[in-house]
Amino acid sequence: MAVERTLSIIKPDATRRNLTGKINAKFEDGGLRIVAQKRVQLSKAQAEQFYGVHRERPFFGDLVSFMISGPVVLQVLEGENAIARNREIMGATNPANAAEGTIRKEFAESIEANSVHGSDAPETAAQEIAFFFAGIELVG
Ligand code: IDP
Ligand code: MG
Repeated sequence: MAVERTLSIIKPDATRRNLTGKINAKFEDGGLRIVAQKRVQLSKAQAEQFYGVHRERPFFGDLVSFMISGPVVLQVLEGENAIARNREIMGATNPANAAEGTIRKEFAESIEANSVHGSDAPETAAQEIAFFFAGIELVG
C-alpha cells in the first residue's frame, strides 16, 4: 500500500444539518488526515464542470442544483490507500445499500443528497484535487 491523497466534498445536505464535524471524525477515526480544507459556495459552472462525467445522466441537472443549494466543504484526505479507504468510510452511493457505520448509512438523506463525495481512482483524485486546490494549500 502507498500513501495517497483523495478529494473529499462534504455536500450541502450535510453542511445544512451542521454535520461537518461528525463526518470528519469518521475520516480521522478511519486513519485519514485532512491535509487541505475550505468551505465554499460552488457556482453552477463549477458544479457542472466538476460533475462533467455525469453530463448525460438523467440526474445531472438535479445533481448540479443540489450541489449549489448551499455551502460545501472541499477537502484533501491523505493516508494509506486513501482513495479506497475514503470510499469504504463513505459507504455505497445509495444509502439504502450502505454498510453499517458508514457516513452515508448514518447521515445521507437520499441517493442524491448523500452527504459526501470521494474520488474513485488515482487519475480522478489528481484531477479533482487540482481542480479545487493549489499545491501550496496542501499541508501534510
Ligand atoms: P459516487 O458519489 O458514489 O461516486 P456516482 O455514481 O459518481 O457516485 O454519482 C455521483 C453523485 O451523483 C452521487 O454521489 C449522487 O449525489 C448522485 N447520483 C448518483 N446516482 C444517482 C441517481 O440515480 N439519482 C440521483 N442522484 C444520483
Ligand atoms: Mg463518483
